[in-house]
Amino acid sequence: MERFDVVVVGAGFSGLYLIQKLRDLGFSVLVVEAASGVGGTWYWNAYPGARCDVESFDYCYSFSPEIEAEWDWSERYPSQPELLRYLNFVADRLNLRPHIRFDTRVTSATWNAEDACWTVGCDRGEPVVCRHFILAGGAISVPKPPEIDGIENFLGPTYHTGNWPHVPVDFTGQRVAIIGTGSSGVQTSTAIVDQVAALTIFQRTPNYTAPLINYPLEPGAMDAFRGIAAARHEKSRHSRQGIPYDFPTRSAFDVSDDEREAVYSHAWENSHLFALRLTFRDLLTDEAANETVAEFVRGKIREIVSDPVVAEKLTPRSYPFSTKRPCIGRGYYEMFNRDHVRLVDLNETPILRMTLAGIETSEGEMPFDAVIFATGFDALTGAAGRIDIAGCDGQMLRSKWAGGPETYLGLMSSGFPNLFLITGPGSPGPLTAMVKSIEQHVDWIADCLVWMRDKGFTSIDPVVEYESAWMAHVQEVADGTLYPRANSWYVGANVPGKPRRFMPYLGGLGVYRAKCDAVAQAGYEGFEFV
Ligand code: NA7
Repeated sequence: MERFDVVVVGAGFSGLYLIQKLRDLGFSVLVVEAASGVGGTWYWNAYPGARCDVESFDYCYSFSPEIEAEWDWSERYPSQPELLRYLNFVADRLNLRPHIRFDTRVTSATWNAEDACWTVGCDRGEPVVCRHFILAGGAISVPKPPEIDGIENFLGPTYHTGNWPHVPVDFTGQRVAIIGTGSSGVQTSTAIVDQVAALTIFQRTPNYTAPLINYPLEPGAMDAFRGIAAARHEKSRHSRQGIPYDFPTRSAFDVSDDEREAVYSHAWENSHLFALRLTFRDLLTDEAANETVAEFVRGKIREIVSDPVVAEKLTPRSYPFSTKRPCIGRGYYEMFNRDHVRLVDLNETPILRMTLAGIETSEGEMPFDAVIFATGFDALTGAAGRIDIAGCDGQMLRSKWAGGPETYLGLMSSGFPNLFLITGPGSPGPLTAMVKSIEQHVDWIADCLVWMRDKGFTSIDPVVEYESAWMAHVQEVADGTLYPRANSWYVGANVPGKPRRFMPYLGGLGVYRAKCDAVAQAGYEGFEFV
């Protein structure tokens, strides 16, 4: 069997940086990728209008001077095609492709304690053996099915935004249904609304959507960015959310009602995804403070949507602002003023089943030419869950995590030596600009592997008490906020049967980085080595 120092699942942002970093340090690396190309999440989410909701300057690598010097972003927010071009450029510029096995899915990984190595099985080709096995398959990457009966009956095409075909899909003149109103549903609907004959949005939970303020970058913007990039990246690395903006010090109640309104209006009209959230320090910890921003957005919906019944249906009331990831979209609420757009509130009018011609709801059958599922992902644990991972004494990772994921620092899970997670549960990843979190994890893991090599250690495994203490800390931090109140994918509530547990670490990327660094400096405190 072929042997590698490190085998990695996934050739997205994480996998590509892992190749570069570990190869430079003299490790042999194989990345196994199910897709035919690089990109990970940005490969699969090729739906119309797909765009990152973090600015280009903060959603890019910071480790490579060559990449930074040679790549020009074209827009404030990068579109999916541009991100895919970027990652292909990185793969070519750094010559990463020879280390990637495409069109191959990892199906199993079995720990062999005697040899201190993992045997990794794939859906094609021989298994491979590695000392270290890294799950870099993405935190939000496994599409969640829509849980609707009779999908197979429908004669027209169906699509999932998270697994979109890599051929043009033309909806011109069609009657299209979109199920789901998270970021993917908002982006898809606003992208195709001008094309379709009729658009029906099926909404289970209304979201808070701020306008997308996107624009082409002016000539000279990239040079200006390069001039300050090092400082911008450094600030982001130590920030709460991996972005270069200061966390506010004022309470929402430190200012008058008028001033608060002006602050929210400014954030709404001019700024970025996190702008509203970063207006006052207590929006995610104080219910009354949160209500002020939630009510601001509700007021915007009432102002924009002309039919008050539709406006009310679009109005989020069941969870605090930003405790589910808010969306940004160009003309989202405005879209509902158009004659060919219809909103179906699934709480009043549930879907019973799909039929040959369309969707049957409690009010009757609605015919469609195409149906788009924008129903999200089995986030944070989904990618690990679909690999049969057997650790010490044959224990399966999915059995260990049956009551919710258990990790130390979001990086490793006790009983699964030499198995690392990138942006896994217990880390801040999904609540940050992801690339900054990815770079932090890759750097930490690479340092750890070098340290082990220098010391002659063959395996590393977290101590179970440290792991339990970390997960308790993750929960405690979350409990100090309003986040656990929402039925979000942060708590696994979107997947039927998934245990409810707040999975991301809310302490902030900077604090988390400092904790990870302190653990390493203390000789990897909380880890056992052989
Ligand atoms: P999200 O944000 O999880 O949104 C999924 C949407 O689909 C959400 O509105 C769900 O309603 C809805 N949904 C899920 N299952 C169903 C069923 N069975 N019936 C009806 N509606 C359903 O996923 P996205 O792909 O939009 O975005 C994922 C992340 O990508 C996003 O957070 C950003 O980080 C980027 P619910 O709210 O669960 O009631």
